[in-house]
Amino acid sequence: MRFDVLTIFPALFSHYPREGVLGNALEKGLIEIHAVNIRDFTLDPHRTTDDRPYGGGEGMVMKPEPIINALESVERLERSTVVLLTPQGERFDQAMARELAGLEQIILVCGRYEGIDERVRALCIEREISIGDYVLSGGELAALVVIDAVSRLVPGVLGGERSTEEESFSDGLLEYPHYTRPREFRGLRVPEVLLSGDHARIRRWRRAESLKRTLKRRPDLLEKADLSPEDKVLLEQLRDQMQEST
Ligand code: 6GU
Repeated sequence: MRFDVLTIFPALFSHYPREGVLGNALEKGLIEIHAVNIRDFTLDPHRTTDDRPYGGGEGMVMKPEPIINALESVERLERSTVVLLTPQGERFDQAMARELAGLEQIILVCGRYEGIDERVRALCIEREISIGDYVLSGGELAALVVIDAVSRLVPGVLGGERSTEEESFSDGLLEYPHYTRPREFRGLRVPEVLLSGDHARIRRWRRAESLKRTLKRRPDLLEKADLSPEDKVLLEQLRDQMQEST
């Protein structure tokens, strides 16, 4: 998977991805991240990337020429897409990450200031993505979020034993609680079932905890979740219990 990031702050893409899971993926050559400095594609001596909005108003607008020139400098692979990171985009989620992970190349355009000239959208942008309903100062953090979430779905990135199958959102539910040693910490014990060695019982307990957590914290997720008939029975019981306790 190759990421090409168009930004006026290319340095932001050199540190975060070098650590941890992404760092390993880069070292193994499973992903590549190329940051392209939009300022290198300006045409004036002041290297101007923004200008005042036609029609007046607050803030500055990113000029179209440097962005388009930067885009045209990027080598396009066969299965690629051009994404604009903007709070006006489609909301990013795990399903979108999975879809993007099927591509060979994602070109991420990071907007700054009040926005970018609308003609960039019209000419080049294939898809617009937002990472949530809040405003960031620029698309760079959002681009890192997309790079991270997509990269860990690229085959080989997580290695054999760590799978994305059991993670939150892969089946539409939140994850069950995790414990490691010691067995007792500051008076809090690891649930007995996890020490039982009874794998069927452990699996059932974890599923129930996932359902419980999702019901309490993100009931909206249950509508789209991948639920078995046993899950549905369990969920009804949990709902009844919650009713009783209120
Ligand atoms: Cl993609 N960009 C900006 N500037 N703010 C955001 C965002 C993107 N997603 C959420 N907030």
